[in-house]
Parts: sequence; C-alpha cells; structure tokens
Amino acid sequence: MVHYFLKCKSNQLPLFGLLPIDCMLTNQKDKINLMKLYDTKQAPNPRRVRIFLAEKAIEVESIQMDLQAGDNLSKDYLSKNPFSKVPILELDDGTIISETVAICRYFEELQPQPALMGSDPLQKAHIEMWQRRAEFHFMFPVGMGFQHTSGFFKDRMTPRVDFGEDCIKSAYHFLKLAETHLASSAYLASDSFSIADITFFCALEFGKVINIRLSEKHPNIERWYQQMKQRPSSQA
Ligand SMILES: N[C@@H](CCC(=O)N[C@@H](CS)C(=O)NCC(=O)O)C(=O)O
Repeated sequence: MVHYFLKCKSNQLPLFGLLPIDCMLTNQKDKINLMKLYDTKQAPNPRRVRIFLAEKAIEVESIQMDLQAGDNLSKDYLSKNPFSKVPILELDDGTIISETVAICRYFEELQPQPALMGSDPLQKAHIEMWQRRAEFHFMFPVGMGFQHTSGFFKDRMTPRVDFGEDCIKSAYHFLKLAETHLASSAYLASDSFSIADITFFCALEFGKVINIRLSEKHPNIERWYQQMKQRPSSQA
C-alpha cells in the first residue's frame, strides 16, 4: 500500500487522502521502518527540514553527520548523495531524496496540513517566489560568506575572502529589501507562515556566525523574527 512510514505526535491526526496516517501506521505496525534524515544539528539547511517537520508534528529518525570531520564525503554517504550535502531523506525502501525543498515538498504532499507551501495557485506562487528569494538572495550568500571567510571547509575548497565579503554585502542587501517588504506583510510570502519564513529564519540565525546582525535599520524584520522565535518549531 504505502512505501513510507511516518511517526506523528499523538495529538495530531494528519490526513493522507482520506485516511489518517496514524491508521495506516496501525495497519502497518509490524513493517514500520522509520525514514532517516541525514542531519547536522548546526547546519542551516537540515534545520529547515527539522522546523518544517516540527510544524507538521512529524518525527523521523535523525542521523547526525559531522560535516567538518567529512562524514558527508565518505564513500557510503556519496553513494546515497553524490552531491555530498546534507540533508538527505532516506525512505524505508532505500529511496533517497536530496535537496531541502524537495524533502519539504515530499512531506507537504504526504501531510498537507498545516499547509506550508500554499493552498491555492496564487498563494503557492507567492510562497515559491519568496522561498526562492530567501534562498538565492539570502541563504546562499550567507552560506558563501561563511565558507569563504571562515575557512571552515578549507580541506575541500579554496576560500576566497573577497568573494565571501561581497556575499555578506549581498546578504545585507536582501535584509534591506525584506525590511521594506515586512512593513506591510506579517510574513514573508503572505499573511500566514510558510516555508519562505523557515528559510529566511534559518539563514538569519546562521548568519550570526559571521556577524550578520539585525540593527535599528530593521525594526520590521525584528518584529517578524521575534514572532518566529515564539513558535515552538524554532527550537528544532
Ligand atoms: N541545495 C542544498 C544545499 C545543502 C547544503 O549546502 N548543505 C550544507 C550544510 S547547510 C552541507 O552539506 N555542507 C557540507 C559541505 O559543503 O561539505 C539543499 O537545499 O539541501
């Protein structure tokens, strides 16, 4: 019947089609093998998945990877993901899904509520628009700023400090645009929380490592940020 298994917190009855996943789990109890999330506690991309799952009250097994030690460069891991990055999701039959948004998409389809990627065509488009903006214009420069100014991965890449510094400037440019936008919008994509906020939040918190900070220039982002921090999922 189904080739995936989810463990859901008992106070939630998520729907898959018309059947609560809990019911499917009961029927499939003997066969349950939990999905595995290859995860790194300190890294921002796996955190996006963890927050996404926390919002949906879904638990999956977490396999912690030590990136600096090169766990993600091992032969075994590369056989699962030749692109070497975390996170990846491994299903019970060995199927691998890599790329944060693809993993989130999978869970959104399995368990549509609460909708974090939109419910109608326009909302879906706006969320995708802001998710991509937050990812390409903020998360990516923050990540490059980190890699190129910290030397954290100097065993596997050549840090270019000038490039890293330019990336940090680009990240601040996004903050300027987001500040204006959040003056008239409660959340990044619409009036409700979405995956776009998760991406922005994870990148903003990770940016502290390279001293990217909100200031008095960013009161609207600060207001949004405090709202994010109040969500229990922000602990993920
Ligand atoms: N496009 C990927 C990016 C994943 C990514 O960059 N992951 C980082 C951690 S946040 C990583 O695995 N870095 C290890 C390395 O570069 O060796 C996604 O969205 O999942």
